[in-house]
Amino acid sequence: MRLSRYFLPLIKENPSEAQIVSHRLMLRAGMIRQSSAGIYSWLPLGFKVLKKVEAIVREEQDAAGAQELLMPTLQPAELWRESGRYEDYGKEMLRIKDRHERDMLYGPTNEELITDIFRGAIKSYRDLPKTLYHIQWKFRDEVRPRFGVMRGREFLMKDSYSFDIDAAGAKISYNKMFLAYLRSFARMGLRAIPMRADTGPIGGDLSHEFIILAETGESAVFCDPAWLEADILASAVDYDADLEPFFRKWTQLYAATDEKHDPAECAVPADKLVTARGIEVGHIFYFGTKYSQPMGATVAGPDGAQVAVEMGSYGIGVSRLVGAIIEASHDDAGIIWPASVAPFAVGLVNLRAADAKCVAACDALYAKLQAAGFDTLYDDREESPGAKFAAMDLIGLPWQIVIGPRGVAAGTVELKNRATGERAELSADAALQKLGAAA
Ligand code: 5CA
Repeated sequence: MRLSRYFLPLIKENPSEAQIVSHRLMLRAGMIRQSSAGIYSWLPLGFKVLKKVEAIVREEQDAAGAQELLMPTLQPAELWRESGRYEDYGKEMLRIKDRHERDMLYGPTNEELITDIFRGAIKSYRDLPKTLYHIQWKFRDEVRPRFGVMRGREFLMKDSYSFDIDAAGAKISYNKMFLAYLRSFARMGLRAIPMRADTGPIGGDLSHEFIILAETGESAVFCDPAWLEADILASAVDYDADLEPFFRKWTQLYAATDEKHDPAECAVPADKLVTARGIEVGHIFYFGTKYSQPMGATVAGPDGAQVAVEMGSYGIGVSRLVGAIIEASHDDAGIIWPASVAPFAVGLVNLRAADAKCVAACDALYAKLQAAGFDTLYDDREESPGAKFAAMDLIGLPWQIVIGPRGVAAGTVELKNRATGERAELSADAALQKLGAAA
């Protein structure tokens, strides 16, 4: 993509409305624009990242055996009256009347709707287990939407729902999601720590929040320092294996939010305990028959008797993750994208857009980069070198290749790694090779 044609409205000054770094950087890097409080448009650069985060989440859900569907954003109130949550949910739920005066709502979550779909289709234990998910916009009329996409009113969530014949089956489904979550976040370059959590309006008695450590996190957290060394992706993955040992391994290290923190239960000495702030990027729940019972989601068991199915639900804040990744990975100059979610792999900078030789060298390398499959943002604008460097650092692509008159004369380009700041002068082909080796 040529930057001269790209819709990338960068902002030089720090926007006064943004209190935290990810919000500031997302506005400055032209990723999002607010349309009303807590509601954002995703501009091309931001949307690309959102799609990459979504793709990782989808791959891991599919690998864990979950099946994707798509439920609507608007739901009928009658389903929520069946579960009893229509009244309970309070002002966070956006209630709407259609032209026939029917009560509708913009879904804040989907337990009722998925339970309705399930009960209409599945009648026998032989068709279990099933885990279904979708990636869909949600609306919660938060009292204080803040921190940009981190606490929005409209936000993109991946929500999965598991259905099992009994509690033992439900725990297997829970464990699969537990593993899929750890892997999803690790693939985005995040260390997300599962912590025992309260279940709030979703209900149930087994629940984990997945929390990444960041100074601007909304909750205080405490964890074993061993968490900081944990390498999730090092373990082999077999979703069909018994995942209970895996679950135990990753839940025995102490980790708790301040609501659940109990010094009496914590084996880590106080001076070793990591005390930090955290951002919740995912939350999983096992709530048994909380919805299946009142909504009549039953199947025939092996002995023919009707059994209310055991359910769990599993949420990931897809849009929140974009902000959370920035909170975890930035410096004074801007964003530092992990390669897996970077909007482009490479930024190619022409230092002298009015110089025919520079243009020819850049155009040639741009063509090679594209042919080699590197999604490249090519800064072909007539701007000062300072402005170009600042823009590239701000948007945080993993690699920058800079071509100027001096390099053209010497037959070299400058390759810069955004994360380490390391620079090297080398031939264009050597730069391509290095990118290939790093990919
Ligand atoms: N039904 C369950 C699981 S599917 C549920 O709704 N869980 S939740 O309330 O914990 O939300 C799941 C995830 O959505 C959270 O972990 C968080 O990452 C994200 N999320 C929740 N509220 C917001 C919000 N206002 N803005 C952005 N992300 C949010």
